[in-house]
Amino acid sequence: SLHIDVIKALSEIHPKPSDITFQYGTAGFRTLGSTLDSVLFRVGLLAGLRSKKLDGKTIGVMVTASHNPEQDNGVKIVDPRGEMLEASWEGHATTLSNAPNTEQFIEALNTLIQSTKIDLSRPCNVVYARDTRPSGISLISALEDGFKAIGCSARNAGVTTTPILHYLVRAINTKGTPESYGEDSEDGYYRKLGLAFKKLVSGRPIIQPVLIDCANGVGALAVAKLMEYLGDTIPLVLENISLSTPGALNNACGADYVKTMQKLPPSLMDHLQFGQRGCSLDGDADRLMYYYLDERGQFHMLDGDKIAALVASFIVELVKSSGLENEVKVGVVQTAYANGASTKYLADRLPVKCVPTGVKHLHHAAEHYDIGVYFEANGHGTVIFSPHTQARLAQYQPSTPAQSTALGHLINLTQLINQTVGDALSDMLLVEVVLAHKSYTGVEWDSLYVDLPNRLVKVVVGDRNVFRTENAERRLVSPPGLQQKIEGLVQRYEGGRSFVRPSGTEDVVRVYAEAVVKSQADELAFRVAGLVY
Ligand code: NG1
Ligand code: ZN
Repeated sequence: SLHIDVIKALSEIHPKPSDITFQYGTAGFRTLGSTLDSVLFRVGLLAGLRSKKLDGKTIGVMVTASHNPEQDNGVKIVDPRGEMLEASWEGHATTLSNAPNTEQFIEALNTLIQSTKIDLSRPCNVVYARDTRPSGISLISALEDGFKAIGCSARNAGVTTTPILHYLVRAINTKGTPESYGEDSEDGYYRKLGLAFKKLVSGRPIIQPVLIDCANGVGALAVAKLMEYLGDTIPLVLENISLSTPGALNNACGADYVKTMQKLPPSLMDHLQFGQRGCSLDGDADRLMYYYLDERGQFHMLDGDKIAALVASFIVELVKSSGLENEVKVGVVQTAYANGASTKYLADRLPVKCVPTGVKHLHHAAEHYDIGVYFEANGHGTVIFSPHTQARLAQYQPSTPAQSTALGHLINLTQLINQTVGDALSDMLLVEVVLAHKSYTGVEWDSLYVDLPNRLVKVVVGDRNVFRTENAERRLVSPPGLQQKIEGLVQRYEGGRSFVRPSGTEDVVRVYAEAVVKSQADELAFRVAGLVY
């Protein structure tokens, strides 16, 4: 049974602020770091219960607010295979976080234990980490109090990236099994990536350094460690690595800045040579945006859609060259935010599916393919190989040297790619592998297709929950009549496309618009925003 006295005493130290309603959204809980103490304590208990429910399998807890401003923070729970928390438990998390006081919190715990039939005598194990946000330090102690309250065995993974925490969860849970995901340590992660990368670029030296904007976040630490395992295979230059400057995190730099502003972070202005590739990570290093400056100094952005196009085409080629094209089907998953030109480029070559925003939707849809490539336009994504495909690759007997080479590359890719979740470090190495194999610079990569001009705007509304969508968020079903008005506007723009949806992470409604000409995309976005407001 629960140790009520212990829970009570600890819960009293972490009271819920009375004026806030919390919500476990697409990225877990996320708001001002200073308000999250009670949430972290309760998440600690919930993670313990989740582990008990799954018979002691290790559950992950990541404390981060990703690309959001430094004063924000957040927390999300990672399921045993390194995936996002199962959807039904998101509701349990929200319920627990909103219990107004200790008494009602304990009542909510008991309800949860009964309704989900948790056997409290089972063991519970968790592994947890945080990004570099200053508020993370005290939030981690609140989380640890939660672990203590439920009597959980907890492993502290320290300050690290979100994808590394996901890796650790999977590695711990598969340790000593035939599905072993790798050594269950941070070094094990770097070693796995480094080894696969070295094999994949062997004989294909990368000469020009790649500049990495670390967003003044945890990516700076992680890339520095990764470099020790890459040897001299790829020269990397790190920028925006100030971890102790207050307010620097994600400020005028990082992947979200690049995607939103569609320009180079000012801090890189004098550092990126013409033609040189640069990329930006976000605050927890799970998003990646590439770019380069052409000889006229013009900025070219290579976003998640461009990464998907590059990587999916390469994998399709390898599958074909290996002789497995009739058995191994590659598919791509995108969201409504994917640039229309990328969807066209990809759909001409392989199956493409559109799903609602949020990694869990993308990931689950990608699981339906033998090899599923998924990327959000904002640079979050990965590639997953079905268990059946991985087994097939392992036992397949190629009949020519060319088939054997392609097969070897595919197998090495399964090791290079962090299949649990989007991972900026792994994705960066993946991009560099493909570019090296194809002898592409940023220019050739960029010319796979030409992005349609687009504009994303936020609208603050009274109640974003009145906005409801269907068809993978591409159509509004509520408020009534609004969708017809949007379509009426869209018709008047050449190549026009626009949709409206409530954000899952901010209290806003997002409006996206595309058109053949930039000024028209802007105009369409603002006129649709006018309808929403
Ligand atoms: P919301 O706030 O629901 O639009 C944002 C991103 C998502 C995803 C989540 C989680 C856009 C338009 N939306 O979701 O793609 O990354 O945050 O971080 O980029
Ligand atoms: Zn992130």
